[in-house]
Amino acid sequence: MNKLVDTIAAIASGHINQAISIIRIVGPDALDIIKKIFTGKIGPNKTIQYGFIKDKDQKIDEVLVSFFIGSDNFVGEDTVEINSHGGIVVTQKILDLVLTHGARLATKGEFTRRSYLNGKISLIKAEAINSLINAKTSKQHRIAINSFDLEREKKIQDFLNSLEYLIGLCEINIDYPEYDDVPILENKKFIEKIDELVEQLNKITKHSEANKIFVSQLNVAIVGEPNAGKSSLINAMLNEDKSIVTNIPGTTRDVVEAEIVFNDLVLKFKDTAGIRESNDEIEKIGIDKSWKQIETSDIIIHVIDSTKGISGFDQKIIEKSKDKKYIQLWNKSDLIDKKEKDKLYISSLNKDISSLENCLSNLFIFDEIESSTLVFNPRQNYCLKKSLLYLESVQKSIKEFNHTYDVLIVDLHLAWESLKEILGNVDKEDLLDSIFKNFCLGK
Ligand SMILES: Nc1nc2c(ncn2[C@@H]2O[C@H](COP(=O)(O)OP(=O)(O)OP(=O)(O)O)[C@@H](O)[C@H]2O)c(=O)[nH]1
Ligand SMILES: [Mg+2]
Repeated sequence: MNKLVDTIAAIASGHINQAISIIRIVGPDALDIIKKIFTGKIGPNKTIQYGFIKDKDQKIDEVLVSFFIGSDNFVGEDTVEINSHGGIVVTQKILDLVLTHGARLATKGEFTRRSYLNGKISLIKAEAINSLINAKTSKQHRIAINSFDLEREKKIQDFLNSLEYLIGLCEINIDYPEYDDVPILENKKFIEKIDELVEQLNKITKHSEANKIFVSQLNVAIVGEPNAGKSSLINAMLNEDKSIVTNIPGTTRDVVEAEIVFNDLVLKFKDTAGIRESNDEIEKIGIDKSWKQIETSDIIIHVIDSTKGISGFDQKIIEKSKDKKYIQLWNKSDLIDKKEKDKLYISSLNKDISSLENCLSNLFIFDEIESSTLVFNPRQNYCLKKSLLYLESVQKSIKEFNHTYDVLIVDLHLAWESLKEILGNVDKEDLLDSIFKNFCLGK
């Protein structure tokens, strides 16, 4: 075992009182450390042993210890897992004991990072594990668990192979122009391959983009004039008294946020300050924030007081929301007699908000594409899109400018590198840092 690598430990279960806690120790000293603090048998590989954790003569807990010795395990290094009783104090005492015997506290996601660096899992799988842990909807769970199979890695590898073939063709023509002296425009195979790659990448990136709404949370701004009933609406959605409601216009100042899982979508609702002309310093700051929310949110819910109708400020809100998914809600329907056919009415006061719920479920229906296509997460899709752009540039270079192989090869290399980044590049520490910082401690 490589002693240059240090031994790391962390609580893999939660920091709460629970039935069982798991303290995980990984690295070359894992077995030496457990020998010093565990009264039970050490190993063999893939066994669970019973005993006590002791600090010299003092009993700390009665535990079961799992042994994964050697490299045939998740991390690919000696791994020991102590299953202790789940009290916060006892769990912490065991971890402290492990640390005083020479282990270092693991950083977020460090076990999974080592697993990746040891070649045990792909970067795509590492990301999928994190998505699975953090899944808030069953769709997120399904996308994450589907990423455990190697289909995505295989697809990327196929793309890489095709690009390597094309790069090879370019190199032959650059090094030995007399060897295969055909102009690119007449090299049908080359052009066909590029067209095919562009088409496939287009399909995959569009599909992943459409599914982004299911894998990341959507920001939903609730905006409108003061007293329209925005805070009453967020409270009705949550069924809780979250945002202050009064009949004084200008009640809400700061943005009040609440997360709601709705029909496989994770929606972050933001109640905002009512938009109007104001001389009040604090209210003006709130109103600026409301406009910002319109700019940065994915969905705009525009609340209008049915007893008043559309004002000049409402017109401005409509104007500012024109490139967004936009829902106009006519609130206080309980106060009016006549309703117009094409308007969506709600009464936040009476918690009668079914028309909003129907509207939200229909909002993304057209974005769903055949489910057989693979879904890549936003980071991976960004790399796919980058690669697609380089390939489109190659396409253009051939068809419009009839560029030579030595020009094309530059973009082909860049397309290849962008794809390679999806599978991870061990040299890129900052890429790994940015991925694993989102992991839990102990994973
Ligand atoms: N009758 C009736 N009153 C409502 C309804 N929704 C809200 N109200 C009342 O309208 C007043 C303003 O409601 P809020 O929810 O505070 O309005 P807001 O849009 O958040 O107002 P600001 O925070 O000032 O921008 C309160 O007195 C609410 O009880 C409704 O559906 N029907
Ligand atoms: Mg309010």
